[in-house]
This record gives sequence, C-alpha cells and structure tokens, in this order.
Amino acid sequence: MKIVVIIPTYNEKDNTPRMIEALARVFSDIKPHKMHLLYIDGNSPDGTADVIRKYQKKYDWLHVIVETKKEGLGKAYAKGMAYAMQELRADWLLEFDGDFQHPPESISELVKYTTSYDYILGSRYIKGGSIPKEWSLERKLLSVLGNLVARVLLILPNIHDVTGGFKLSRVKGFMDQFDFDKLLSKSFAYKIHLLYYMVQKGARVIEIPFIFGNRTSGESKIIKNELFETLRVIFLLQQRIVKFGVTGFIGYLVNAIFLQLLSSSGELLAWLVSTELAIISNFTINNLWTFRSEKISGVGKLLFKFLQFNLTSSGGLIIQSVLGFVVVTYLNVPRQLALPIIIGFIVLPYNYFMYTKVIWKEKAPNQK
Ligand SMILES: Nc1nc2c(ncn2[C@@H]2O[C@H](COP(=O)(O)OP(=O)(O)O)[C@@H](O)[C@H]2O)c(=O)[nH]1
Ligand SMILES: [Mg+2]
Repeated sequence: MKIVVIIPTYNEKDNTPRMIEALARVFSDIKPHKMHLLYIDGNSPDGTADVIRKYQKKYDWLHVIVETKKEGLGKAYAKGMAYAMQELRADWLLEFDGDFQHPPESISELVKYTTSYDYILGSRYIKGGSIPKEWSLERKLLSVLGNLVARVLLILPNIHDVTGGFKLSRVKGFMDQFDFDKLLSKSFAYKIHLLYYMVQKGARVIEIPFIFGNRTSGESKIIKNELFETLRVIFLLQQRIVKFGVTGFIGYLVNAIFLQLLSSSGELLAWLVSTELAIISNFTINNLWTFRSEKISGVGKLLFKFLQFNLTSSGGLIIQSVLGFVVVTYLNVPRQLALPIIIGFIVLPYNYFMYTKVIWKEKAPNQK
C-alpha cells in the first residue's frame, strides 16, 4: 500500500526541516507500507519551497508542488490529492498540517486501521483527544461550537470531530471518484465537503483520538470569516433540507392567506380548507422540486401517495396538538414558545423522516 502524506504550507520555513526529519523517523517505523510526503507550497515568500527542495536530495520519497500563489487550503489539497493519485499512484491520502499541531507519531496509529476502514479520522473530540489548552476561551468555544453546529446541520451524530484536518482516506472507490472541479470551497471548509462525500459514499469510518498541539512556530492562516464559509458549504450540501424548509414555509403562507380569505365562510371550514390547500402545496412543490430525483408520476401512484401524504401530515398534526396541549396545560410553557420548539424539534424532523422514508423513498439504496 502506498500512503501519501499531503502537507500544504504557507510560510512554514521554520517548521519544515524538523517536520521532514520527524516524518523520516515515523516512515521508517511503518514497515509494510510505502510512505511518501508531498508538500503543496503556496509560493511562500519566506522560501519554504527551497528548504523542501534541498531535502529532496536526501529523501527520494519527498515531493513538492509549488503553486503560483497562495489560493487557499482547499485549492492546495485539490491539487495535492490529484497529483498523489495520478502521478504517485497513492492508495491512501493523508491530510496533515505542517506546523506540528498534528503529532507525526500519531500517523502510525491511524495507519493501523487501513485494513478494515476507508476513512480514518484523527479526532480531537473523543476520549483521549483534545484541543490546545493554551488556546483562549474564545478560540476554544469557536472550535467546539463550530464543530457542534456542523455535526448537527450535517446530521452526523456518530462522528465527533467533523472539522478536523488530520485524516486518512482510501483512494480506490472513494477519493478516485471525487470530482475536484466540484469541490465546494477553496479554503478550510473543503474539509466538510470531503467528509460529507465520504460518508455518503458509505465509507467505513473510525475516529482515533489525538492531541491537537499548540503552534509553536509561524502563524495560523485560518481566515476570520471561516465560520460563514463553513455554513455556506453546509447549506450547499444540505440543499434538500433547505428546499424542504422553503417548501414548508410556502405551505405556511398558503395556509395563512386562505385562512384569512375564507374566514367569512365559517371558522371550521376556513381552517379545514386552508390546511388542506397547504398540504396540497407541500405535496406538489416537494414532488416537483425538493424530491425531484424521486418524483412520483402517473395518476394512480400520485393519488395513492397523496393520500399517504395526507395521513402522515395528519400524524404531524396530532403530535403537534397533543404535545402542545400537554406542555402548555401541565408544564406551563408559554404557548408562543411551545409552538416553534415543537415544530422545529419534533414536527419538522418527523415530516422529513416520513418524506424520505415513506413518501419519496429512495429508489437506489446507498445513494442520495
Ligand atoms: N498552500 C497553502 N497552504 C496553506 C494555506 N493556508 C494554510 N496552509 C497550510 O495549511 C496548514 C494548516 O494551516 P494553519 O494556518 O496551521 O491552520 P490552523 O491550524 O487551523 O490555524 C499549515 O501547514 C499551513 O501552512 C493556503 O492557502 N495554501
Ligand atoms: Mg495549524
């Protein structure tokens, strides 16, 4: 098996000689595998690339690509991974930082799992892993919360560290099928995209704890608005959920408008008709847009599914009413607080579950 460690660098002159020597020691301990090291340097003005070139005379497993300019971490990895797969014929790609925040000794730990897993993640957020204790409270909070938000929005409860940058990915069947032209971010947020892709592809994932060290030399290049960039990527990845939300909101508008328009024809009738119109709107828009890839067609099928949709919607209605009644009456929760909480945390997930598992059930398994 050939494993290519990929390190992007920008102004890491001080760290680089130590890193190459540290990896030389680690590589000689990982016997059965062919270990290579590929640097992607963003044309660092401090001359990092020259240092690497000097070491190439000493180590034949050392490679370097020098970009014309610094273009972001995602761009650097896209180039590095393509080169590692095509030119170096890598079987595995290891994402690694050049500043010793990822401990070189932990590489041998990750490599142990290549026989039975496809995606081996260095994890800061499981037992045995950690983030630097030297970090300010603000930086710690940003890291923990950013990771938590990404986990929740991507619905990845089983992966504890989704924003980390130390990971080993199988090439065959996974990275070799990824279209790097479609990588959603040029910067740090590319990591979220690759992670999501691997999970969707059905990769067998394992997390290995590691201690994320403090940077002792050089400066961090993480960009200030990275949180916004991460959210942008998550939204692009979760388009279906976003469309589901928009459709639901349109349904709500239909409900509200017709409730008003029909109010003169009697209260109960106005509620019944406007609610059913909202159900029809939701069914139609979801069918044509949100779940376009599993579109239901044909009169018989449509009628059957529409009936089923009415039933699952009634289920939501019952859950919402009963729960609302209980928490307002017995727990004294204010009505206007109970409603959005019940909708957001119970009814929407329930509906989404029903839509994806019952109404617009996927045709082919393991494919989204
Ligand atoms: N080629 C290239 N390398 C980068 C870029 N941004 C960061 N790096 C390198 O990627 C690694 C991780 O970046 P770092 O600044 O340590 O991020 P942090 O650990 O999140 O603060 C380091 O080796 C950096 O030198 C970039 O735009 N281009
Ligand atoms: Mg760093």
